[in-house]
Amino acid sequence: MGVKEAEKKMTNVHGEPNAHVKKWVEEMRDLCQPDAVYWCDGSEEERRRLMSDAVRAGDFEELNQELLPGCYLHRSAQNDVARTEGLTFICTRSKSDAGPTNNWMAPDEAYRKCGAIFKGSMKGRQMYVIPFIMGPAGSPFSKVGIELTDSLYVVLNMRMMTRMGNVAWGQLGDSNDFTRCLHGKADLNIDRRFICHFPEDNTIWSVGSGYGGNALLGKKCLALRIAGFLGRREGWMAEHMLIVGIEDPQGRTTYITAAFPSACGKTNLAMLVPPASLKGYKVWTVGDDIAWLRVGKDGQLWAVNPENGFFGVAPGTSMKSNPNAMKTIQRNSFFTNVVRTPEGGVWWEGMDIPPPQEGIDWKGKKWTPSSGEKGAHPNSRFTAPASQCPSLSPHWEDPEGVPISAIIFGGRRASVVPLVFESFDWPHGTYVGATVASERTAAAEGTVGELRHDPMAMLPFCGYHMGDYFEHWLQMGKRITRHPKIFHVNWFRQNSQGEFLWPGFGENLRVIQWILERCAGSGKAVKTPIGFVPAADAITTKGTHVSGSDLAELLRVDPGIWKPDMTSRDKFFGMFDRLPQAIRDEHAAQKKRLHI
Ligand code: GTP
Ligand code: SPV
Ligand code: MN
Repeated sequence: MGVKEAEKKMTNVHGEPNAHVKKWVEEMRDLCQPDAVYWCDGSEEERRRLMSDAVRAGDFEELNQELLPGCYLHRSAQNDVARTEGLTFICTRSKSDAGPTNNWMAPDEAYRKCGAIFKGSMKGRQMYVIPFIMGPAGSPFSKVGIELTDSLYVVLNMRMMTRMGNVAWGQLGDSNDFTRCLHGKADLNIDRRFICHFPEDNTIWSVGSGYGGNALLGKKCLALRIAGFLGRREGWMAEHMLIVGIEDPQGRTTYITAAFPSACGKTNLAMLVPPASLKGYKVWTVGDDIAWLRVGKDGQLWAVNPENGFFGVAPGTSMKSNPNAMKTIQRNSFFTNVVRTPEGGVWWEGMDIPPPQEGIDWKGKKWTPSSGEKGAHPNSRFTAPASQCPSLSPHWEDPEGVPISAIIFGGRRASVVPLVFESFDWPHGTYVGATVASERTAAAEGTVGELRHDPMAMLPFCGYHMGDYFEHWLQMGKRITRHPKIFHVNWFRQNSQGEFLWPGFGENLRVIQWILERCAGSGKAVKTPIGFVPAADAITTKGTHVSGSDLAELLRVDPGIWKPDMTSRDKFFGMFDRLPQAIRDEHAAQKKRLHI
């Protein structure tokens, strides 16, 4: 059955939430005590009505409807601008199941603590019931969630980021199999903020934040932390990965996924525009943040994007760096914490057009370019429907997903890590993923620039013990018979002046080209202790400003400078009580190859 047929079939039987849903909503209503409960249907009429309610309530400001039709601006509370990892908990019955990289709280205690904050917190407010599907409607791999919230910002964002409304009742039927997502702003007090996951109950309780990944519970909370937990049990994977198809000049499309930590280039790679010098290539966006991966009947890995929109980093997004994103956000989009221009447009640092003489900054204050402060918050974001993306793949909603030929890991590393390398095989590739380290960005609270381990870009998003997660990767590798090759990239290596050595963005296709060649069995490579790197002439730099010596530096693997990294890995792995032996073996073998 095709997606469209399935949708039709389901919307014909929609209309009524089932008894499990009704019972749970009543319980949560009794706890939060809203003045009224509103059930979202996902219709266009409803969107218009809620949008004007949100403008009236001050959740959104209308932007210039001629410049940016259907676009609105939101300013978050100033203490609520990014995910708060320190306040994010995995609440498994046994502490050891959350593992050494997650905060843990006992389920009883978490329900009690959050319950005390939720209690009566919606008095004077409405509670919105948001039924939604993660994944294409009608796909057997999709999951249903229901989010209860007192935030219209959340309702309207969830409408864009998920398949929201009556369509979800059809997918759910009489089943009790849905993720119970309770969200409340309460008083937005950081001391009364908790993002709690109860994977054993298929439940999420988030209170005290209205921002992105803390509040749009279908995204990181469901589609990564809860889905990851379910995926391990059910034999599939939920990953912090973009999905993209690369069509070569012969018309063959190869699909790849890539896991980079937050604000490290997934949206950009997913929407890449080939440089003029690489004629005949086309890039097809399937997803920019999350991939659900399964082993197909053919023994390959197949990927689905569970989302319906993009919640992308605004700063640095320009017609030069990411024209497809810029075209996607010209209409029906939300902007959170950016500058409002006097014409009712938007601006942010790195937009590559001159700033307005005077604007309103993300804090809602008068701002001028000479004020010495950033006008947009470094983690300001846009929300836009995937359907508006000019490079959207015709296969992006295929219920079975797309077949994956390569998996790429990456991070922000000023030194040490080369532009690209290929792992030796799946277990070594798993080790390469497990040892991703990256400089911190503004996407989460913390010190920007500080190097931290972020295995598979999943450190903040793994809903269970990270050691078990590595084991799950290894087990999946045993079930796959046609393995994707696993690579690592680093667009962020710098020279001694602190400048990026690699031009990045569209030019990254040059690296992807080598990756595709390697997948096809060609592509010249040199074996090094960390993996295969491109031979000196295997990556074309014609048409760029990259000199021969820059390229040599970008590809250099110097065993001497790898020592601090390997020592840091010793320490990181030392935290793990459940580290798979295969990962220990890979680590020991790599140290031996590096003579460390
Ligand atoms: P999340 O949505 O937080 O998961 O982030 P993401 O991985 O999708 O990050 P995104 O693509 O939005 O990029 C974040 C920042 O990195 C932006 O400011 C980009 O301009 C910058 N960036 C992306 N790709 C490159 C690149 O190839 N080179 C350089 N130098 N910067 C890049
Ligand atoms: C990230 O931080 O990786 C994001 C944004 O994609 S958020 O949805 O806020 O987590
Ligand atoms: Mn992300």
